[in-house]
Formats: sequence, structure tokens, C-alpha cells
Amino acid sequence: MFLLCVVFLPLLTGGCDKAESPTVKQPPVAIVSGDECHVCGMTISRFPGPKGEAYVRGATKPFKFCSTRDLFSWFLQPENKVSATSIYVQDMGATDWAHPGDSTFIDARSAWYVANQSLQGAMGPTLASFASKADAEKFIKKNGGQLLRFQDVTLELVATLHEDNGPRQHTNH
Ligand code: ZN
Ligand code: CU1
Repeated sequence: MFLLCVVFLPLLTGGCDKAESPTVKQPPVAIVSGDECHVCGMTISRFPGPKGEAYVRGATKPFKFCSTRDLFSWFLQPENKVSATSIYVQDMGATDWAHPGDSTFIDARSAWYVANQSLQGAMGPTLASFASKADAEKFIKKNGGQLLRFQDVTLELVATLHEDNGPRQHTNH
């Protein structure tokens, strides 16, 4: 029955409640060796910095992204904004920047972000992502950058991400 749903869904446009229902489970999944970025095609697991995952409506597997930068450059396309459902980023307050763990995915829409900070992601400059505002602020003290919410991130910002050049506070406390 489920298989029929998936196969005929494009033809039935709204006629298959099961596949479209919010009860379709779309949890974050582990990044495994060999996973490739949906945007740039790079093998994801060998690189530092937060990763992303995104489901589209009715999907049982997420797209995976090498970096928050590539996740946003996908999500911010108008057609993807419409089709995207669950989106995840990794909590850099709960994992190591150089080797982000798999159990640290959080809802991307409620996360805090730091743009134009000094640490490199898989594609160079990237957005650091955090579950807690306090962790994001602590990160800024060390690595610079600007604190943002999900809805503050625009294509223009993603296209002009750069390393922080402002004053650092390494010498204080
Ligand atoms: Zn990528
Ligand atoms: Cu890449």
C-alpha cells in the first residue's frame, strides 16, 4: 500500500493522504562514509564544521549537505523553500568542530547561527550553528562573527560569507 502511495503520488496530487501526512517520520540520520553533498557532490564525512540535512515533502530519506553554507544555498532557492520540510544542522555547542558527531543534529529553524566567524567549514567560510544562544555567544568571543536567527540568513549573506576580520578577544579571560 505504501509503495503504491509513493509510486502514484505525483499523479494523484493530494489524493494520497498517507504519504503527505505529517506522521511521515523525517528524523535526522547519521552521516556515513561515502555520503555526498547534495549541492557540491563532495564526500561529507572527512571535513570539519557543521553538516546539514533536509527532507522534502513525503521523503523518507534526507538530502545531506557538507556544510551549513551548502544547506542554506539549497534551502534559500524559492522552489526548495516550498518543498522543504524537516531541516537539521549540527549543534556546535555539543560537538567538536574538527570532527562533528552524528548525534548532535538539531532543528535548523530554531537554531542560532554565527556568520563571518574565523573557523572553516567543508567549503571554506560557513555558518556556525548552535542549539543555545549562550553557546553561540561564547563562540563569538573566541572566533568572532555575527549572531543570527534562521530567518536572518539570506542568499546574499551566504554568497558573501568571509572570515571575521574584527577584533578578537583571545587575550581576555
Ligand atoms: Zn557541499
Ligand atoms: Cu563542497
